[in-house]
Amino acid sequence: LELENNLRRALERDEFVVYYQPQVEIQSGKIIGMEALVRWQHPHLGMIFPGEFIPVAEDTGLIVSIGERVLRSACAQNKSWQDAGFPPLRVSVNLSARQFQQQNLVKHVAQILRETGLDPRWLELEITESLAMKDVEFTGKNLFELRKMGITIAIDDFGTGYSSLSYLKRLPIDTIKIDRSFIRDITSDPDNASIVSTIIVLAHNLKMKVIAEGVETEEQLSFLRQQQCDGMQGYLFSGPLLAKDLEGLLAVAK
Ligand code: G
Ligand code: G
Ligand code: MN
Ligand code: NA
Repeated sequence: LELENNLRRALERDEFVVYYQPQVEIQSGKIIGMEALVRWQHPHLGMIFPGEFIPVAEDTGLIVSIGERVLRSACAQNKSWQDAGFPPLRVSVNLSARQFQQQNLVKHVAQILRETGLDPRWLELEITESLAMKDVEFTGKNLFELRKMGITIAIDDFGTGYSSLSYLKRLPIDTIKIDRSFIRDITSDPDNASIVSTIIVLAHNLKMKVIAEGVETEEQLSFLRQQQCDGMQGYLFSGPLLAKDLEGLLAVAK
């Protein structure tokens, strides 16, 4: 309850800050997008990571307001980078199950895009595999509407859920993000190496792009390049950054 009250206060005081982690195209080495990752900048406790407050925010429903804040910030920031002359990039925003169950999600997203002036093609929404699986009919309806607006859809943490693969062909998915637990020992564990290379082939056969998460070493990157993985996100290139710190990398990428 205390955390819940603190989260409410944090919303009132606007203490949520969005960090951006670049995503890099493996062939060209160019930045192709960034994932928006929320942090809570607490006035006394310092920075609090989403793992510590998202679960409570989910349970209490506060995630809907927090998520809306993150989505608006990410769209506004991306538009302002474009207005400043940086090459246009896609920003990916995480959506939690609770947000997805909102009846008016699609209208809400459309409204935020209108308000911020961001072209929908520069927004990607990330949903987890378990969310995608939960109610394919309902999820599909929302996803097809979002896709019709020009937004792209990514499946986050791929491979970690209990999933049947059938949702992959029933939902309009553009990108698969391979969970970092598979990437961690692709160079030492042949089973994980097979899983990763198989996911890449599967995704490509379904006309989807693949992003590997949690890439930390050159060896991992070179394996992924050999397997023709499209993109990577991880500390090897950069961790999540404040918008102003990402600008240095964007300028170099130009
Ligand atoms: O940011 P970190 O680097 O600690 O992220 C941890 C987890 O928190 C990630 O799995 C991510 O999906 C989730 N997360 C980060 N930002 C958001 C957000 O804005 N909304 C939701 N729903 N989840 C987020
Ligand atoms: O939404 P998702 O679970 O994909 O969020 C990405 C999470 O992974 C964030 O918590 C982010 O800080 C973290 N992360 C990003 N790159 C790396 C990395 O190279 N190694 C590790 N261990 N974590 C990473
Ligand atoms: Mn994510
Ligand atoms: Na993930």
